[in-house]
Amino acid sequence: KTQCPKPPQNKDLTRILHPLRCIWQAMALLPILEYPDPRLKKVAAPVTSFTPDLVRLVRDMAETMYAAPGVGLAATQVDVHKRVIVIDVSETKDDLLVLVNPEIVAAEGEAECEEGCLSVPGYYDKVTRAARITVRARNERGEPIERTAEGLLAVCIQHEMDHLIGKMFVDYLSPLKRARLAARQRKKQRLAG
Ligand code: K1U
Ligand code: ZN
Repeated sequence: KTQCPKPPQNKDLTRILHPLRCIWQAMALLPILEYPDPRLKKVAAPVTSFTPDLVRLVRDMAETMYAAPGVGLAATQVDVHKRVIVIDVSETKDDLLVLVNPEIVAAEGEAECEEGCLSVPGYYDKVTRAARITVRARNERGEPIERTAEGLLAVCIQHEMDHLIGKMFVDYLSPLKRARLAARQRKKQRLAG
């Protein structure tokens, strides 16, 4: 059975650790779009050139993911519609995986895992996905990557790749659950003014 992530428990520790990363580089935290923002439905375009701007985007996305805290982030969630993903499912938060133009070239089995999403804060639900996948991509310098993954990494890669085609994990839920979630989000936005 897939090892599911625990919801964030120690936000303070993350706030203490992450300023240390910023001593040697200016940090830019990017605003994360929240469901049901229509921009989350946009389909991202492939990256065609590997430029310093791309390296900066990847760095800012990683900082945003670590600060949230999250285990993944797709460019779509920060309103950049390019096929770029960052993921770090390690306990120590020092194993960043950057996937530019990712494609799943093999998938097998099925596994159910409780998922969360930084664009749907505080909501977790179970989704069934492929248990084991192989992904091909490039890193931010254009170097080829091939990874076979299972467990949380496989779930996270599939979740982030869905964002790049405008799909969210809540799209896998029943219409009743989605209607309840939409009502919750509307109430939240009303209260936020
Ligand atoms: O795409 C996103 O919004 C990031 C999302 C990734 C994800 C998590 C769990 C299953 C599938 C995909 C998150 O990181 S939500 C936050 C979260 O689950 C988490 C945060 C810190 C520690 C452990 C989990
Ligand atoms: Zn998400």
